Amino acid sequence: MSEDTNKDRLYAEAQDSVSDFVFDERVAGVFPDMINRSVPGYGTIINMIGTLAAQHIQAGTYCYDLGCSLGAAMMAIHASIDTKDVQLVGVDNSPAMVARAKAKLAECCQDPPVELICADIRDLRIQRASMVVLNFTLQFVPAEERVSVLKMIHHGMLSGGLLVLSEKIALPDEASQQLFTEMHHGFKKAQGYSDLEISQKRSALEDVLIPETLRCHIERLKAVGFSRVEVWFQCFNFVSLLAIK
Ligand code: GEK
Repeated sequence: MSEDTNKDRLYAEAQDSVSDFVFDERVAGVFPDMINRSVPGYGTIINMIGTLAAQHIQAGTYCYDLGCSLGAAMMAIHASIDTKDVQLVGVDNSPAMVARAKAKLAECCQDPPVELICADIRDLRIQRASMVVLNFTLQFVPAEERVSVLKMIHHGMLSGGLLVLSEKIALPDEASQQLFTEMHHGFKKAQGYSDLEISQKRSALEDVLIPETLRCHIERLKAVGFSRVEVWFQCFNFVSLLAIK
């Protein structure tokens, strides 16, 4: 019963017109199922964020998860480090996500608790960060505002700090784009989504999630001042980069 209500069936029935995707209560309620069955490698990326945290987070600093949704990356980080002298901060602009994240993190992440803020990352100022996570969040920020978000992050990071940036990417030419889109849709079908669900979700995200090419991401990270930028994970058109200040 509870398994069924947590299952993502938001696009299972035909809709007369599909409205733009929003991170509301309905999405927050099925989010773990939705993201695991939509983003190939999501579970691996979350686990590895914990591993990267153990190597990079420094005592006496902050670690931010921007666009934290239900706090999955925060939980992985909390489980991987000695948190006593580190302030973990999760930020999301969806009240539904933040309310649920607060309840989840209260159960598993104390000493000290994770601070959760409901805010738009475009209005944020971060400080003394040894690690920042942008796990599939920047893709929802209007493309022309991404550089100022990354400048703000770079400015608030300590020298040697680590940014993890995971994104759905666009391919540079139409044939490659089609090839990678088909691979992703094959993954979603194998996860149990129907053709109708895949196409309605695609329409809902069309003007909301704007992917850019890997080259665009790498060049922008270097342009804002990160000294080292590497791809550490890719599955189909889903990529995770690390950038070191
Ligand atoms: C995870 N990182 O599970 N300011 C703050 N939050 C935002 C903004 C913004 N401008 N735009 C979008 N969000 C998570 C998954 S989901 C990815 C991240 C996905 C938030 C939005 O409310 C949502 O919770 C999250 O970014 C994107 O590791 O659904 O594909």
